[in-house]
Amino acid sequence: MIKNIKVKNSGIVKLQFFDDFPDGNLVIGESERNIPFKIKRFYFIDYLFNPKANRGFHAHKKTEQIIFCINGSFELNLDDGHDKQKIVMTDPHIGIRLGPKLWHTMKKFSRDCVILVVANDFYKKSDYIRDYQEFLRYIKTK
Ligand code: T46
Repeated sequence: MIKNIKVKNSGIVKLQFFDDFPDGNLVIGESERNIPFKIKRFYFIDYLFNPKANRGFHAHKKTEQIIFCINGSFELNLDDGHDKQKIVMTDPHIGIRLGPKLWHTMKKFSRDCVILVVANDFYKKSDYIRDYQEFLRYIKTK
């Protein structure tokens, strides 16, 4: 389990979890409580059947998000422009903050992987920086 985050603009979010064995688990996230913002949007990513799939390769200018792996596993790579961190996402109760100015990529998805993301804003194409050199320039100026 991930214990420390060493990149900037990230963090660990723990969801409340009820183990109702053998009748399942119940896992809870609450806006402005364990989720540190008001949720305006969520999306999920599934059908990750391509073993060579690569996603992400961008940073956000302002949007705050928390990313969860609610089934299966994948590798999340974070880069704040100075430090980098690889996190193997396997625990559905642990989310990782994807704050602004944090380059992130996702790969090595298990076939059954399902990713859930909650965000503090609606989708805005203009909030994305999809070029790594532009990202490095952006973090120097802001
Ligand atoms: C992120 C990581 C973790 C929309 O139209 N609305 C939306 O809310 C989202 C999230 C995406 N889109 C469109 C934009 C693209 O044409 O869906 C298409 C695929 O999105 P993208 O290539 O950005 O997917 P990922 O997996 O690389 O990134 C996504 C999120 O876009 C991004 O904000 O932080 O997941």
